[in-house]
Amino acid sequence: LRQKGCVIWITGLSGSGKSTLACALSRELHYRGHLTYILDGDNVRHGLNRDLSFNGEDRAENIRRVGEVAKLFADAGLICIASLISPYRKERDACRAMLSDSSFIEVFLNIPLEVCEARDPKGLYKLARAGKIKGFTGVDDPYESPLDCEIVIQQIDGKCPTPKAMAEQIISFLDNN
Ligand code: GGZ
Repeated sequence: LRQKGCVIWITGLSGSGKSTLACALSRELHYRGHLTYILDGDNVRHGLNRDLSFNGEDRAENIRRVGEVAKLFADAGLICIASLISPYRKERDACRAMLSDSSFIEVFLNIPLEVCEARDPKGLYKLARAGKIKGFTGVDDPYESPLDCEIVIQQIDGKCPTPKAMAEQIISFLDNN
C-alpha cells in the first residue's frame, strides 16, 4: 500500500452510510499497518465547526475547513478519511486543489435518496418532509453528484455492499494507484 499520506473524501447524502464506511475503512487500514484519522462532518460540527449552520455559506465553510485540516493530516503522513455530505462540487474541487493529484481520492457513496430516506436513522428526513427542518439535503437543498471522482460505490442488484466490501473497494483502488 502507499507510503505517503492522503485524503479519502467520502461524499453522499445523509443516511448513505458515510460514517459507517469511514469506520470500516479505518479499521481495515489499521489491520494493514496504516495510521488513519477520521474527520466526520457530524462530529466536527460539535467542535471545530460548532459555529456553522446548514445554510449554503456555512456548508461551504464547513467543507473548506475540513479540507484544510485533512490536508494537515495528509502532510503529516496519515490517511485522513473525511466523511461529510459536502453537497457542493465547487467546494469539493477546491479541497482537491489543495492536494497533489494522487493524494485526494474522492469517493461518491451513491445510495439513492429513497433508500437513505427509508433508513432515516435519526428521523431527520421525516422532520424535513414535515417542514420541521428547512434546507435538508436531498429534500429542499441540493446535492451535486461528483462528475469525475476516483471511486463510485453503489448498490448491486438493488443491494448495498457491506461496509467491509465498500472498504475493500477503496483499498483495492489504493493498492493499484
Ligand atoms: C443535511 C443535516 C441537516 C441539513 C442536520 N441537511 O445523517 P447525519 O445527520 O448524522 O449527518 C448529517 C449531518 C450533516 O453534516 P455535514 O457536515 O456532513 O454536512 S455538510 O457537508 O453539508 O456541511 C445530518 C445532520 O448533520 N443534518 N441538519 N439541513 N444534514
